[in-house]
Parts: sequence; structure tokens; C-alpha cells
Amino acid sequence: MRYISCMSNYSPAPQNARADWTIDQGWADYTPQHHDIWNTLYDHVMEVLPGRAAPEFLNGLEKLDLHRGGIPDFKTISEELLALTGWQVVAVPGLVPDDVFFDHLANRRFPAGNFIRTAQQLDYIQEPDVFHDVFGHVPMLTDPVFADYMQAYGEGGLRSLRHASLKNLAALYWYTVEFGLINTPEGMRIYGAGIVSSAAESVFSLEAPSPNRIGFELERLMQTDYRIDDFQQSYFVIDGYEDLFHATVDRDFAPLYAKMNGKFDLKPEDVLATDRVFHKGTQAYADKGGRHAN
Ligand code: HBI
Ligand code: FE
Repeated sequence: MRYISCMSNYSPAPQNARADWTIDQGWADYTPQHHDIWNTLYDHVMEVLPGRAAPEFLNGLEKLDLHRGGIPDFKTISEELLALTGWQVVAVPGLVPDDVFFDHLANRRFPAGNFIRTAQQLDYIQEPDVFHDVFGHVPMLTDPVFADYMQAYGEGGLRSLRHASLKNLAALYWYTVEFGLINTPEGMRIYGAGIVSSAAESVFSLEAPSPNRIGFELERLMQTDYRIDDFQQSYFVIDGYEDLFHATVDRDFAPLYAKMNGKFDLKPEDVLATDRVFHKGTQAYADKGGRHAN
């Protein structure tokens, strides 16, 4: 799943949405075809996720009873999630402006698109749909440390709007929440929502020789550009969710922003002498032109 954030901040909500951009999920309006698409996507990714997804993600699916039962009702999962970590899922029409997005996260509300992709778009969508948002993101919100990180990210996001550092912060989100890998005693695993919601990228991110797999280092990753339209050229690997927590919670980003001074000049494929390299990618996939090659 890939998407482009191109909304300006402080835009008014659309007419059918509330001031905070939320809408009713309209669960009763989903057709059997909509639920079938969810189940098709679910079956497809679950063929590859056991043994590849992080235990916290797989446990989250269990705790929320997210089995192949069609598109979940946000009311039910919100009740379960509220009891577990104090988070809720709210429906939005699609991408929302950064300030609105950050404000929801800072208040432990995850904004999820209420629509589902069409049968023609099973592998590729521009905007985050309900499968990416709920299947991809919500299970990790059952983990207490990760749940605190997401709130801290929202708070940091609100503050970043006053600095010229949104790109740096967006890279942090991208390389952790969306495309993050984690070292576990059983081996490297996936926790990023953009990966787990794609069967092909789940295999690619862990097993392909092409991409780099590099140890998480906050300042380094916040200056690294990323691909929004294809598999990543580098994945960053944490040793535990505490890495994320310490990188954000109680951290004042202001001195870091001042030091980086808006610098954002590392390319997606770069490997630095200072990197902790788990795998130096061949970049064969990207060099061949990626998804556009065949
Ligand atoms: N809106 N619905 C939605 N989902 C997102 O993931 C999202 C968004 N708006 C902005 C945004 N992400 C990004 O700008 C930030 O994470 C940086
Ligand atoms: Fe996402």
C-alpha cells in the first residue's frame, strides 16, 4: 500500500464530515462484495504473515478478534481497543490534513478510511483504505509501548508544524509505523502497517536481496527520503518498541530540528559508514525499474 500526502493544513472539513474530519463508518452500507474484498485481502496476506509479522501484530489480531469476518465495525473494535490501551478507531473519508491527523493521534484516536479498494486494485491503492488502516495499523495499537509511541508521534507532529520539519517527522512515521522491521529472538519480523497489508512487500522486505536493512537511528532516518510508489529501498530495524518510545516520548524535538536544520538529503538507497548494517542491499529490484519494469 502506498499513498501520497498532498493535503495542505488547516483546510476545512468536507461538507459531509464533522469539523475534525470524522464521519460515520456506515457499516450497514457495506455490500457482501465489500466484505468479500476484505476477506480476499485477509486470506492473501495471512498466507505469508505467520512467521514474518511481529508477535505483537499477530497477538493484536487475536485480541481484537480480527479474523476473516468481513470489514469490522469500528464501534466493536474501538470498545475492545479502549479497554486494552485507551485507543479508538474513528472513520474519515480518506487522507486528512496533517494537523487533523496529528490531533487525532495525540488524543489516541486512529483515523481510518471507511471505504475499501475495488477488486481491480487488490495490490495497489493511492489512498489508505479500511484494509490498510484497520488490518495494517490497528493490531499494533494493542501493544502498550507502541500505543504510547503513536500518541507521542501525534504530539510531536503538532509541535513540528511550528518548525519547518514536517518532512523529517514524516520520514520517521514512514520508516517506523508504515515500513518498520524489528529484531526478535526468533529473527527479523515486520511491524509496519504498509508492509503487513501487502503480501508481496512482506516477503520482499524480509527476504529479498535488493533492499538495505539498517539499524534504527533517529537522526539518520529523519533525513532519509523514501519511495511512495514502490517497495522501499531501505528498511530500518528496531531492537524493541522501546527504541521508538525513547525516540519520541518526553523528547524535545526542537534541539534536534535545530541541529538538522531542515536537512533531508539522504537518498532511499544510501548506506553510510556509521550505519549498523544488517543487510547491504543489491538494489537489483530498484535498478531494474521496480514495479514499472514488468
Ligand atoms: N490521513 N487518513 C490519513 N492517514 C494517514 O496516514 C495520514 C493522513 N494525513 C497525513 C499523514 N498521514 C501524514 O502526513 C503524516 O504521517 C506525516
Ligand atoms: Fe498507513
